[in-house]
Amino acid sequence: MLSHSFSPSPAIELLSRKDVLAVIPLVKNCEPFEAGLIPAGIEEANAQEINEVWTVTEEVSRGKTGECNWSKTSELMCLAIWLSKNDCTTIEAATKNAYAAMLSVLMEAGYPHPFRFWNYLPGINAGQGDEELYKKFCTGRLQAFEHLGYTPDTFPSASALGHHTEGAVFYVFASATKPVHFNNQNQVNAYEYPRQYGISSPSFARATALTLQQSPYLFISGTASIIGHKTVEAGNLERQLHVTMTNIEHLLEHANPDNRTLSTFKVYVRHPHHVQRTKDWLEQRYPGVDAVYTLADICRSDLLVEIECFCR
Ligand code: 3EB
Repeated sequence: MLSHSFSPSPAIELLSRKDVLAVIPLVKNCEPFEAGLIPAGIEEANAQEINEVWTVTEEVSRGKTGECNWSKTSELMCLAIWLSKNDCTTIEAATKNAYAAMLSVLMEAGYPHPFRFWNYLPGINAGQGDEELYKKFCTGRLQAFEHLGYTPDTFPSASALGHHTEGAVFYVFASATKPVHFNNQNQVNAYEYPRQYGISSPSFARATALTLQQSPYLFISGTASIIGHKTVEAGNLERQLHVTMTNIEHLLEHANPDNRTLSTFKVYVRHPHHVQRTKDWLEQRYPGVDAVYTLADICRSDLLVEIECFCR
């Protein structure tokens, strides 16, 4: 069993539990600590001390291989790698190297199927046109996947956001067994976005289904107000929320082989003054879904909000 929850207990205390796969403190710092603890630079929107916690029902072992911190069970490995402030000045090469390192550790450890990536970068919207940091990150990521022989049908679900601190972190969940990846028929596949969005398309699926110890799960990628390949409802928060949740509902209906239901939301809001309205909108419509609200930059500068989901 895999569960995702939000806890105010101290991160170190959470990490002392044997069934904890990963603790992600929603704090401003982004730096390696110890295996299983992933400070990612994504802040809780009201500066509350909240940790994301991923728990399993097996005993977890933790360690470090090369630059990668990991924690694992017999079926699942969580791997994290940080880039320094200096690495981020050459984000394309640094991303390629970091992804190549992660994918090879996963392969050697017997978890060859990455199914969910999180990518948190500084200044994600900095730079003009093809020089935008996010676009260079996309090139590095695609080069690593291609170099190691991953084809678009194996691209995992993902989120890619900008934080407001230095350094970057990538972390991934990977499995020993094969997951199933899905796209959204109302959106152009991310890996087929047209040239205007950058030299290299983003390498991710819209949702991924996976069964662990007989329990099926659905991971929904960071989802935003995009229809086809275009951002829609630029400048309007509530309408972006509506389009985003329509995309998520479409995945729940058409990319959900085991009929999973929404368990948690991780919500990324660009502007602090939009946090309360985002909360109100979602709590009114999805009162049963446990949610955490963070401040982050979305990878297209016209997107105001992005939502990812864990379903079980
Ligand atoms: C989008 O749909 C919005 O580059 O890994 C969402 C989820 C987005 C993941 C990624 C980007 C990524 O294109 C942005």
